[in-house]
Amino acid sequence: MLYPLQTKTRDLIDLSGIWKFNFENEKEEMIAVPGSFNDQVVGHDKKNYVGNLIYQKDFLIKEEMLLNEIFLRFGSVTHVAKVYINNELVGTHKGGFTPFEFNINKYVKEGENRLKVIVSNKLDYTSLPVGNYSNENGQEKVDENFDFFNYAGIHRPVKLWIKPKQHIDDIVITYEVNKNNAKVSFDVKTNVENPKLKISILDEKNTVVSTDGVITNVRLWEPLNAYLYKAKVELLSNDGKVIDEYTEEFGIRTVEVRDNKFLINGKSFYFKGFGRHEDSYIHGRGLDEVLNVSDINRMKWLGANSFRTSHYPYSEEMMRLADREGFVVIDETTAVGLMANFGFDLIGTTEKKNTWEKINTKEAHEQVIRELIDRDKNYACVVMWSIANEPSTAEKGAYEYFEPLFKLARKLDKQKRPCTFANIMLAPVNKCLASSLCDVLCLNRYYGWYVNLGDLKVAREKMLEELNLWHEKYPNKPIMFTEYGVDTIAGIHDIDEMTPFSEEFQIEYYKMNEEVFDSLSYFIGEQTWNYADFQTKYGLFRVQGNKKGIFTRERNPKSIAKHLKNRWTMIPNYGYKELVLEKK
Ligand code: GCB
Repeated sequence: MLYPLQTKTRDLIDLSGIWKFNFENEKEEMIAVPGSFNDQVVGHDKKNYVGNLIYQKDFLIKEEMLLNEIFLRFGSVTHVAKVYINNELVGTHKGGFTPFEFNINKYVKEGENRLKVIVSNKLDYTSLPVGNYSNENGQEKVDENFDFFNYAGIHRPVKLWIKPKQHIDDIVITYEVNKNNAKVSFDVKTNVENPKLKISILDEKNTVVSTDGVITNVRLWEPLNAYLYKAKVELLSNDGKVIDEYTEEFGIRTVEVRDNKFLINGKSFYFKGFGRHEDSYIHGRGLDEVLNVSDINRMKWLGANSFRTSHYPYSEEMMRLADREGFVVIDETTAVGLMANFGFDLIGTTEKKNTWEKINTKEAHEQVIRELIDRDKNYACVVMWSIANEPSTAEKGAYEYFEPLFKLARKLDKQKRPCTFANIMLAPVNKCLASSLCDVLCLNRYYGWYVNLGDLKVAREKMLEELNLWHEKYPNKPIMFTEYGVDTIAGIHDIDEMTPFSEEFQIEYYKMNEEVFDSLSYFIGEQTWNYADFQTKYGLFRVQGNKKGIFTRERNPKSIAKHLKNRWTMIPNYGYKELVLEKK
């Protein structure tokens, strides 16, 4: 799916701003779009409302717009959108984190038109993420089956995208790199039979470097040193006039998993970075480009080179920033909460839960894999797909559930990126039934926090023991941590550095983890949990949310930030393991 841009042949109208808003059968108020509704309204009941949210906005259609194809495009609506124009149903979309668009020519007239979006924030055992839904005497509730607040609303921009009648629908980019040269292939989809196309590749100075897909002396996209070419695609009429034009930026890099290594451009890459959330004060999960830019800059300041889009596809705007800045991204679907009766503490047994009989998320899961790959397939920054976060893979049925989903992802991605999922502590090597499907073993581990709290010595031994067991079973699969961390309340200090929640303990915990990471040749990356503190549902383990951030929710650094900065600025993107093990 193409990102909405204005081009010589296309216009774009942004409907962001103040919209009319009401809860079903309640009075109208104002709401800003994009943004979560929850922290724009005031009061517990409103913030936690479950049901239909009604958004309305008037927009203008000019006569000349009707000569073209008018698309109404949503960056995302969380979680279900029913879209009406002038009271007629235009379409429905399920899944709160991927874009969708409808052709609306049939529904609009010249002059004023009324757009209405009925948004549902309901989650249940058929949706992703998974929620525990109840309805007692008309009182609807969703208890999140995951550890972040169920922010909802129109989270990303709404745009009118005016395209020519005959137009380009999509561009799929693949390439082969051979020494200094690359051969790029374009699969261009249009709504025209036998389209006449002209494709040129431009460099960053806008000089045409190729018209046949061959780039000599190719400049590769490198971590934190991105280079983006432009594919200018023109759809021509029989007499050679340009009917439609779209320019897609793209980087060229190779990705391969071989002998315990994650190779980018043939060199062994070390991931340093974060699991993050799209989360901030007031905006909730709504697109905030100021926040995105400042987060990218803070991550760079720390020496990070990567993040995972935990636990849902991030905004297209963030993906484009990452692509431009050279951030390496593990791109995750919305599949979180795939564990019956999830609790905060990761404690408890996985036996007798029957997750794979109880949940019915297959359809939603296939859809999000399709939509995510369709949206992000051309980004060089995306180096791996994460099919799920912490599914209950120790339970019978997990392999059967995941095998077809991995197959689907591998079939859809023409760039053949590696695939993985983030494994939960409750599914260690002798219990996890789905890890064989992964190209890289991504583990979320909390030794010294959820287990062995306050005894980092034992924690270290247990962690090392577990890692070595994974390596024994899968000697060729590289291993990384996609989560590790401890809740830390900024400003709490203690001379006893083993005191949980103190800034001192956070540092000790990280040091212990790092010593283990640095001793293992097959260990290829560390992504902390979390980049910043974030909002969750209420819980005895949560003090106004999850406090495992390296930064506070306001984006101020905790003491650990200095420590990480010192470490990460010394770790090169490539060849770290060779370097650190040689030193020993
Ligand atoms: C996890 C989850 C993440 C939680 C985190 C925690 O394993 O993947 O969503 O927020 O643990 O802090 O407990």
